[in-house]
Amino acid sequence: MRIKAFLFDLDGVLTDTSELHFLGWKRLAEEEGINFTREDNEALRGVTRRESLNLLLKGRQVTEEQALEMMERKNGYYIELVGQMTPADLLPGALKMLDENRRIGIKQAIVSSSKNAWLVLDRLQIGDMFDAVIDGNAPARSKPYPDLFLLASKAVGVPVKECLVVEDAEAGVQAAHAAGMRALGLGPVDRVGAAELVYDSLQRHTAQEILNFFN
Ligand code: B16
Ligand code: MG
Repeated sequence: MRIKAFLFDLDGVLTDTSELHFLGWKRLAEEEGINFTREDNEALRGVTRRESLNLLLKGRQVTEEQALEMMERKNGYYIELVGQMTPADLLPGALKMLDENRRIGIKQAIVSSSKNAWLVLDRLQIGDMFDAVIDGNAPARSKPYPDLFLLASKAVGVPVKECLVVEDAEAGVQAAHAAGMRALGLGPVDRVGAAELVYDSLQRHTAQEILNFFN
């Protein structure tokens, strides 16, 4: 089946907000007297806010009210940092590929677990380049469930077999496969090695080259 749509994850694929998520979680952890390292943060890649908090708490019991307050506090710190982002925070090769897809008539969507996806897209000034934006506000199960990708396939009007997922997280690649889609993984093989094709990043690669591989 020929690929007719690219479904891009946002954090870690088009921009690197994971450092900003890390700084937000780290500040919360310090306030709560919890040790939280950059290495710990790797496990949070692509997972939801709630699951991230659970991982950060490392088994510490909190009430639902405390959990909600902590997530809100971290999100406030994160949003503060996102406010300083500019189009210069697009990852190398990202804008070029988005432009190329538009030029050659490939549909493209954002499929992100983040509830802040629109905020980030606005800061990067790329919101108008997509045929659909499916984010963490969608009434759907998060990755590794296929739900968000299935919603995106419907939204762009391209059957699942003709959608290619671009992901930096293991859970994202699993979600793509669960949806019946093929995936391009960005990052180390021990993280995204289950994808049909793996690159370090989008830099120095073209959409046409990716299409030639899959079609
Ligand atoms: P928020 P993606 C994910 O975005 C991030 O990778 C992950 O670190 C974050 O916890 C999640 O979004 C939720 O983000 O707190 O902003 O709703 O990689 O799926 O684009
Ligand atoms: Mg990601």
